[in-house]
Amino acid sequence: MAIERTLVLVKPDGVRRGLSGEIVARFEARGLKLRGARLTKISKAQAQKHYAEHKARPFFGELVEFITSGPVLALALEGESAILAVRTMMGATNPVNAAPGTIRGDFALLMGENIIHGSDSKESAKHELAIFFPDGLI
Ligand code: DAT
Ligand code: MG
Repeated sequence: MAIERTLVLVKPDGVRRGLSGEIVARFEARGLKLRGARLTKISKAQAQKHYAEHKARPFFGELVEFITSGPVLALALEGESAILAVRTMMGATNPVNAAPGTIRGDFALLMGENIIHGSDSKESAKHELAIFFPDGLI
């Protein structure tokens, strides 16, 4: 048990569909504190850095195209076991497997348009928060 910080992105499909407010509200209602929020258009270079772990995967090109296709809402969230709490609230990567009540389970159907990103470990949270909040957090 520990207080952690994690990075969430409401992906371009989520922003386009007007789901940003609903997603922020769910995290705040759960008790996670907002420590940073920024609407931003990701550059190709930033996307490649963010998704570096998937570089060799066949869908890497599509992933970079998609995440740079419109603005994303970057959120820094803080709270008890925030990394796992956010991942659990997001639901499975493939939305058809995501449980109802999760963000993907309630709002998404396609793997390529799965609404939300959340850091999956302490290391990736640190790496990803530095990409989207280079000046640090409040
Ligand atoms: P997550 O976003 O749940 O952390 P991930 O890190 O494994 O999942 O993958 C990053 C994104 O890449 C994911 O949100 C959607 C896409 N993706 C993952 N696996 C894929 C696959 N087999 N085919 C197409 N897109 C995929
Ligand atoms: Mg991931």
